[in-house]
Order: sequence, then C-alpha cells, then structure tokens
Amino acid sequence: MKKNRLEIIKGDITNLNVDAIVNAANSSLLGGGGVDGAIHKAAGPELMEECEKLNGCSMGDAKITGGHSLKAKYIIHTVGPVWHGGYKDEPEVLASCYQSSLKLAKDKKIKTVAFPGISTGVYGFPKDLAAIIAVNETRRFLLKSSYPEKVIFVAYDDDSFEVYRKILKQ
Ligand code: AR6
Repeated sequence: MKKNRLEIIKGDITNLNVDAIVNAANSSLLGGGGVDGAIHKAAGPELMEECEKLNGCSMGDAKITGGHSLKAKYIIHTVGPVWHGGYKDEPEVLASCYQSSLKLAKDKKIKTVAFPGISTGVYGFPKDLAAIIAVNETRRFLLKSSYPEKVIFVAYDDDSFEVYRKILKQ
C-alpha cells in the first residue's frame, strides 16, 4: 500500500474539502454534542430531515447521508462503543465502525474520507488505543480496496495529533 493513502490533519472536520466526512453519532442518528453537534450545525437542518428517515443505526454499523451545506458531498454516520473498561468488546465494536464506514465509502467510490476519533470524546474510549484500531483497520481495508483512495485522520487537539503521528510512523 502506498504510504500517502493515510494522512493526519489537526483541526475541525466540518471545514474539510473532502468527499466524505465521518460522524461520531449515537444510535438515534438524531444529533448530539461534540463532533455530531458541530456537523449538524455546519450541514444545516436538511441533514436532520434526512437522518430522521434512516431509522437509527446500530453500534458498530454505519449509514450514509448527503453533506448538505458542507463542502463534503457525503456524511458517513457511525455509532461507536461507550468505553466500559474494555471488557465489553469495545475494541471489536470500534474496529467494526471503521470497517463499516470504509465499506460504505468503497461502495460509493468515494475518493477521500476523513474520520474524527470515533468514541474518544464523551464515549470515553482511550485515545491511544482508539488510534491504533483506527489506523490498523484502515490499513487492513485499504490493502484489499482501491477505494477510498485516501483516508484522513482528523485530530482535534495537539495530543491526538501526536498519538496518530506516532502510530503512523510504525
Ligand atoms: N472536528 C474534529 N474532531 C472533533 C470535533 C470537530 N469539530 N469536535 C470534537 N471532535 P465526541 P464520541 C473530536 O464526543 O466520543 C455525541 O453527542 C473530539 O475531541 O464528539 O464518539 C454523539 O451524538 C473527540 O476526540 O464523540 C454521541 O451521543 C472525537 O471528536 C456521542 O457524542 C469524538 O468525540 C458520541 O461520543
């Protein structure tokens, strides 16, 4: 796999000029705080109208909508696990979020997709373990698929950026 298919950016995912951004949603898909709130605010009220028709989403799964007022054409909504200490299959569920989201991107022939750190905010998943899972699952997926062409990991703060940087070096 070419190295440049993975990238890290520090900043706000809602501003990115990519084909799809991933939302760290909850199973209602009807909005919330954190990155979910920021995405709904930036995408505008039509996003909520579209989400209302989706009938929610299971943990570890993903659903796709339009990007509405965002630069991104699509939003992939995935529902991460709440961290309970690691003994409730949280790593496997998080891995499934990345696999399900990347599969949707592949099916739509999406070229560039940006992920926030799914579950690493209010859901409390440790950031370093989450980043290892994010990078490993993405590498595994890209080895067998030419879409998406590029995956961007969006770090919202310096600490998260450093965590991704170390893992991507390996
Ligand atoms: N751009 C990029 N990353 C962001 C942004 C942003 N604009 N805002 C926050 N982050 P969280 P979760 C980072 O809490 O843990 C919602 O209410 C943040 O620093 O948004 O999966 C949903 O509706 C953190 O690293 O999502 C669910 O109920 C990461 O995004 C619940 O929170 C995820 O933090 C999901 O919790």
